[in-house]
Amino acid sequence: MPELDEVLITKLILDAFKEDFSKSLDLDVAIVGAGPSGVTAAYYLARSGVNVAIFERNLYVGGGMWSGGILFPRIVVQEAAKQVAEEMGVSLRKAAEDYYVADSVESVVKCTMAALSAGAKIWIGFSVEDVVIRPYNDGYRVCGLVINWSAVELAELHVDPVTVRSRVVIDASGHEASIARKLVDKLPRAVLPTDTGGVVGELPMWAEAGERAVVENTREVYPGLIVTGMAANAVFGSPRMGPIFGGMFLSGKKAAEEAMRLLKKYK
Ligand code: 48H
Repeated sequence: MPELDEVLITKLILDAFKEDFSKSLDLDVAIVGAGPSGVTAAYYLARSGVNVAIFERNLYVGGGMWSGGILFPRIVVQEAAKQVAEEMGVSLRKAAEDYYVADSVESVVKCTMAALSAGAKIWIGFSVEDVVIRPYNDGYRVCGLVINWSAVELAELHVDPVTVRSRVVIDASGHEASIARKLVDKLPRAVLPTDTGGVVGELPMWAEAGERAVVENTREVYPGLIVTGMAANAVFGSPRMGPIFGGMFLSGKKAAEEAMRLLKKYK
């Protein structure tokens, strides 16, 4: 056995990162956030041959799904979302009429594996701090992401970010709706199709209404920008729903369908 060469190990990492990350510089679809809605959207897009990558601020994927409900690592999925969850390989156990339970850790792993196996890329430790815009009709179109290392953001260092081009962007950033918020903060003339024209903010818990709304709210809210998951309910002012995840899976699937429709428009 030859002696292990530390510098060669370093070089292999640098070279592999450069080769792989270069393929994520010019994307069909860029997704912000690797929670259940973002990962589901990535799975359906990649499965259709779309060049898609997720940029996730944390060093782990899964967002709010890891922890189940109050750290009891189980999630609930309703009948309407059973097929989507099972398509990604999640094992569901019938627990009551129309209700299934799943292991939250297994759910994150299976959904992530489904997305990766289909060809999606997931980049962890990247914080999306802005979007790229270009003139479009009377306003602008979102056509990329501005990213930085999360460590830079946490350390509050002044380090200039880098850019990724993307024909469509999906905001799957969860309760924060960080990308939609950034857009309306920075573009005061950007009007979203909500009651206030901006990000309304999520309402208190009402599982039935929240789960229904999250699918309805999943759509393009500004040219080139789709919202999905809790970000969609935060944008439109719809209720939260607690640790039931069927709506997140169904919303992610709808976000993928919307993105594929937009890819025909934004060549
Ligand atoms: C990079 C970012 C950025 C950024 C955020 O919170 P999530 O799990 O989001 P969803 O919508 O897929 O799922 C929501 C669900 O987990 C949940 O919280 C539910 C159902 N709550 C109901 C209730 O009543 O509370 O994942 C979002 C991900 C996270 O991993 C963030 O770290 C990441 O997005 N993220 N990544 N750049 N600017 N902002």
